[in-house]
Amino acid sequence: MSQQQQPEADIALIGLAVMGQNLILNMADHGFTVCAYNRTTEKVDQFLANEAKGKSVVGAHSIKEMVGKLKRPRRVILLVKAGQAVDDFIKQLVPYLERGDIIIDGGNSEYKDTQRRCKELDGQGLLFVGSGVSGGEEGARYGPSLMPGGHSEAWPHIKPIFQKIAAKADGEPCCDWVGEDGAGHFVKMVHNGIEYGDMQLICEAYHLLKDVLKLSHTEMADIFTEWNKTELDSFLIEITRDILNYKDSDGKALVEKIRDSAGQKGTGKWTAISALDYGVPVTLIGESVFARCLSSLKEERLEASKVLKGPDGVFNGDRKQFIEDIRKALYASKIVSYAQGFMLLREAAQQFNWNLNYGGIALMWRGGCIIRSVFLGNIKTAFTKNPKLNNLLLDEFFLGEVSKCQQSWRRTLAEAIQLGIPTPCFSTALAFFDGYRTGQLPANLIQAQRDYFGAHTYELLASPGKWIHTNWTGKGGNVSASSYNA
Ligand code: 2AM
Repeated sequence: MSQQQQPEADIALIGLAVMGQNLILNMADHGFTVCAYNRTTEKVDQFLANEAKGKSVVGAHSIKEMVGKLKRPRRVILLVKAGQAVDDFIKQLVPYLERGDIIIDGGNSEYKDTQRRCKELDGQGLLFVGSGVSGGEEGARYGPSLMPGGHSEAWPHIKPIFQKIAAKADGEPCCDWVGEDGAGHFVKMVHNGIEYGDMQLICEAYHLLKDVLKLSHTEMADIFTEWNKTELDSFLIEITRDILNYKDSDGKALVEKIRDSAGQKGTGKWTAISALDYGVPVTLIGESVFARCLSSLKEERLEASKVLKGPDGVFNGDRKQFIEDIRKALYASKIVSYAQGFMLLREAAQQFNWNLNYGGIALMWRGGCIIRSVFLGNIKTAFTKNPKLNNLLLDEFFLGEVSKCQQSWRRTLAEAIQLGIPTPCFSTALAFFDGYRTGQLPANLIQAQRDYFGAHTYELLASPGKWIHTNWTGKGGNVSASSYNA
């Protein structure tokens, strides 16, 4: 009997790199039969003979064979290199699939590609899902955060598998339906942007502890241990403690031997670009990307450090108080960063007509991924209380938290500025907070300047919607810029 007549696999996965392999093993451990396939088919045999030995995993050496082994509707996950490889596999798959079958892209695809693929496959009666997968190798193996979005008809068919293999936070799966077309990959992109921000904030705290208070690595690690028992309780604080404690073979902290040039793969940059595209002030993620750019100018900075001199004062305040101030500055800045991230999600939802479940997104990030933290539970609560919450900063809980941190936040920055320690993300967070809570900003002057030199017109506070041009010099004439376009 041919294998086509005995479909046995619940789902197929294409792409046997480390994430793909671990995700297959995770699904197999949860009782699903998975069909494994890879462009280089030797990897299928190797995988079956080693890691997948004795597990409910079957292999295929062609797309045709793989599809033949699948129960209907067929579910195929792609975990291949983002870009052309995804399109190539979709092209190969389509002739073998039937109406209602599902293709899931679990790679790090750009959300615009996912939008395009959704549309193209929709025209062919196939259901396409773009899913963020976060948590690295360990997450993929034992519980990732999964952010699926796309053709909503696919969700009931993938939900039992996805929610079973996802990480759990307070008993709930860190996976839910995100929204239409590219929503899953957009949310994953914002997740990565927030991760950039969180990491930079921790680096700024470390910089202050090290260069203002001149603490040893053990002392700093102890501080991070304490911080991890507070509102900052999170994976990134935990690993920072371990990194600070890690000694090289000579007994010295390894972290100090690492070249201070941060790498990046681009997802933080994409978040900042969409923030600019949609006009949302996601300043903290933007600064975190630029901080990495500045760090990578190592040679240039070394040269500049010989000639550009800053203040050479020393800290003579209350050291214990300053440590607590830094913690609060970090916490308040983090609240601002997440508020900005959710502002971007809200704007994208409006642009693309997505019906995003913000509380669900917070829960998806609550466990399994790099930004997992107790704090995301508070965000979930805020959105559960008010699904239409306009801004996280306006939620009663977060409003109270920022208010409790505010004095410490300002003292930290004042000290950093006095002593010349760069704190781009702490600073931009406070600048945003102060801007956001200001009813009257100086942008009236910008409007006047634009009208002065370019006749761009302005609105009066007293008559919004009515655009006026003033002949500021008495020389330029009374024609406004919009008149030129008419
Ligand atoms: P490979 O093992 O045949 O190289 C991560 O790189 C995964 O994406 C691997 O499974 C790899 O397959 C696959 N991959 C990368 N580029 C690809 C391409 N252009 N076409 C098909 N698969 C590709």
